[in-house]
Amino acid sequence: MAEPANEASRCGFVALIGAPNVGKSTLANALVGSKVSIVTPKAQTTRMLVRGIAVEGESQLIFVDTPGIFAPRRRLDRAMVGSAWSSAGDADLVALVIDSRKGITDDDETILRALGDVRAPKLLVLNKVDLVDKPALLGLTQKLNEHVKFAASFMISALTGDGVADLKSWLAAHVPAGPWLYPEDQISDAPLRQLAAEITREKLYLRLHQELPYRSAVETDVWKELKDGAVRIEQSIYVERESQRKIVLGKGGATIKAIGAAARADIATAIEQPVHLFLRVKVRENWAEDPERYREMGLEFPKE
Ligand SMILES: Nc1nc2c(ncn2[C@@H]2O[C@H](COP(=O)(O)OP(=O)(O)OP(=O)(O)O)[C@@H](O)[C@H]2O)c(=O)[nH]1
Ligand SMILES: [Mg+2]
Repeated sequence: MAEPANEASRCGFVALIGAPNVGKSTLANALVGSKVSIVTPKAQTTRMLVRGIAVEGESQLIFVDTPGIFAPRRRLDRAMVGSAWSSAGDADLVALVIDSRKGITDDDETILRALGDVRAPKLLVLNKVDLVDKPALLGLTQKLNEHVKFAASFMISALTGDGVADLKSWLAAHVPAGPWLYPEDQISDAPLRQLAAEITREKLYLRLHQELPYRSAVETDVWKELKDGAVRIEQSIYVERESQRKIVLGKGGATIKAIGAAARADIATAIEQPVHLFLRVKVRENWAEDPERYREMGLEFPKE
């Protein structure tokens, strides 16, 4: 399975935490060098923990991309925020990602207060530096370090890749000594059917607006390898109301068709196989209150 232990080998879990939309998933993808987690301009895109794996020298780095931390209102919000904090509690290193253009937001303040209880060494990652003047960053770094004692600070752009290599080598030097947990070429631990559902959800987020993306979920129901080398994938998109179903379908089915075409192309690229994708939109009034949906997403079902 994993690589044999050698004296110099290192391996560790690095949790990427932060407020919604600060660029955690973009950073996870940049660190892995491949798309393992979906990214959209909308806040609260990531719903579950996504592990992306990279090798740097003798170190294997397991990045845990987490849902953004914010003041939760609904049950699903609580599950998402809870999973982010639990991954911080389990990690060897915790990277707090900040959107440096926004400065310190209310969500950041809440996170900074709670970070004190996290045992692992913490590092500060000021992201989106492509959008700000460099001098402003020093003040921001200073202010953040007054709240929490960070082991190191980095200024990066996950989008352009600026500073990402430095961050990665620092992490490689600071994860604990020990054997690798995954084969050298593995970049994710997510099953393909889950990756495929996430890709479709990304297209939903890109196409639909206001509350609708947050009221929907995607699951892969069927994954069938065909004789010609292609895969037949059937997915369900859950929404809460008939009116939402109509919007997802669009006039004459135009919206669902576009979502399906975009998702099919990306899934085919991701799995390097031709894909036949079939989407069904189902109304499940209370999917966000159904423990089974949480199990599918790999989230704990909060009691309330
Ligand atoms: N300009 C710029 N945009 C960035 C950078 N990193 C991420 N973004 C953009 O910020 C938006 C949010 O990125 P995500 O990676 O989805 O953010 P996230 O923190 O994972 O968000 P949640 O999953 O919702 O918590 C996307 O539109 C990204 O393209 C960066 O370094 N520079
Ligand atoms: Mg994300």
